[in-house]
Amino acid sequence: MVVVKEVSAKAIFDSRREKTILVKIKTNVGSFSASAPNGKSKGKYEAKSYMHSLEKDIDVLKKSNDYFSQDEIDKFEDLRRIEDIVEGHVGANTLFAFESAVLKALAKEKKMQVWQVLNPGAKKLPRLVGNCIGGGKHSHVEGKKPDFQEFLLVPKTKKIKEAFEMNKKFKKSLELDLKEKDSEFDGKKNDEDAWQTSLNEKEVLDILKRARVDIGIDVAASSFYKRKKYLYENPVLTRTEEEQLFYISNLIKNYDLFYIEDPFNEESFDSFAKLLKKFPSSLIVGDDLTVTNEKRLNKAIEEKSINAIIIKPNQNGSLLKVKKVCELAKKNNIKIIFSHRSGETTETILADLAFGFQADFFKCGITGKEREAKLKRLIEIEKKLNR
Ligand code: 2PG
Ligand code: MG
Repeated sequence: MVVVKEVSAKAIFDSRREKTILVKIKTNVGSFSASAPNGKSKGKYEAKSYMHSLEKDIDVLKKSNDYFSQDEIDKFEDLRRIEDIVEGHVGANTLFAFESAVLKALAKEKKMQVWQVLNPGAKKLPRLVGNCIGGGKHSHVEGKKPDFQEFLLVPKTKKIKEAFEMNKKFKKSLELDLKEKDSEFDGKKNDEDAWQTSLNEKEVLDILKRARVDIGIDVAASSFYKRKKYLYENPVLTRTEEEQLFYISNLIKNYDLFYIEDPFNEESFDSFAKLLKKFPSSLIVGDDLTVTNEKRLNKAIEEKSINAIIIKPNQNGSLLKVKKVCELAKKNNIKIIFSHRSGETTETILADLAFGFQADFFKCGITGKEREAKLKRLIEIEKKLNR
């Protein structure tokens, strides 16, 4: 049994040096803390990170202190008690960090790993999805850059350590390609520690062709969708919804793309469905489309828009609801991809959540201490399983 005796929170910096929340709890089994990440290319339908502001959320937690100690928490489902007190009063980042800290306390009390608290029978490891080159909102390049946000490596192996090494090695080798092909390449990295470039998406995909892993893209199309058109800058041109469908279809065919995230605007359930119908054996992934939200996922299921969904716990906030979204996805044969955010901390609970909820994929960058911390945690889980 865990009793939360005191809650406090403070602002810390994420990998982008932006403020995010760290929640600390004192319990009968010790002190625990957890932090939340921050997105930059956020979906319009994501839950708010903070109710009014980070500072006000901290205040709400402080003022609710007396209530938490009246409850005993013994299992994952008991997170409901916490939600009953703070729901509607704090934002998704605050709730996620708070619940994560409580899960850590529960694991300690039960002498278990955090993932075991969620699902002691978890066995299957996810495949890694690693961002190697970035454009769009995540890139700091001033001039030309890819309009797509992420170019992803998806090793075919489920052996995490092996996949991690493959991704690191390939990403490193890209430096030479970029030096050769991109006269403006300066060796700098973007928000997710992926390479930045002035090349466009086709030129990047031409380089990635030689990879012996599956290739993916996160188009993050909502970020360049304006007045019912997709506004490309490299090269400058606009595409209608239909032209976007044609363009993405050609890219999938010509580059044998395995994974395509948010290829259309976040309202375009219908275009997603058309694409999925044409390419049922690729992964057509919803992120801004579905925002880890049960209602949005239900709509995507009804319209047959996707066969894979990004799960970002802080798009929602409630881990109970995150679990429901995962269950709904599983029931409908939709693959589950647990994902980091572009602004990250060294918090590692994402790995436990992904394994506990039996994710099919784990999208978490390749390098940088915030990404590596999570990947190393997953490797640790893998090691302990094999014992
Ligand atoms: C995405 C994410 C993470 P952000 O679009 O998939 O890569 O970006 O965290 O900025 O929303
Ligand atoms: Mg995305």
